[in-house]
Amino acid sequence: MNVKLIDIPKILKREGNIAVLENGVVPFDIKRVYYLYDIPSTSKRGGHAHKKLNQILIAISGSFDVVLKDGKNQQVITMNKPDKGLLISNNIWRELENFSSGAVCLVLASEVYDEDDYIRNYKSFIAYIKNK
Ligand code: T46
Repeated sequence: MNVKLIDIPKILKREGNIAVLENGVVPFDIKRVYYLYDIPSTSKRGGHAHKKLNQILIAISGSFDVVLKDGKNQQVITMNKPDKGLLISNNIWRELENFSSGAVCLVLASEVYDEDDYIRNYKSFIAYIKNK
């Protein structure tokens, strides 16, 4: 499946750590940054795929599960470390669930927001990738 866990380079110090994302680590030009926060533990986010957009998700704080589907395979990745980024390429269905208290999901995106890039219906997603 076209997803990858990325180790975010970090500087560890007794006084606290720094994780740095810069060119070379992020495999696309970042056009947008957003974050999900104050998420009720019962919330399910995502439930869509993107035609063009590539993204990196980071659990800056707390944890959550990401369910990923490419039409053939499914996997669940638990994000719970601020020095790990989950690269999700286009044409992958994602669902985010099991948010811990205080979880924050930071997202680096390859495109600005465009609702036309979303496939928000699973059957339409399957039809879309079959026709690719
Ligand atoms: C994704 C997951 C991880 C905007 O107007 N601009 C934005 O940049 C975004 C991200 C959203 N919106 C609007 C669109 C909807 O009316 O905010 C509303 C909620 O968005 P959505 O239901 O898509 O939120 P999530 O958390 O289900 O999905 C978001 C991203 O949209 C998506 O690309 O992968 O976070």
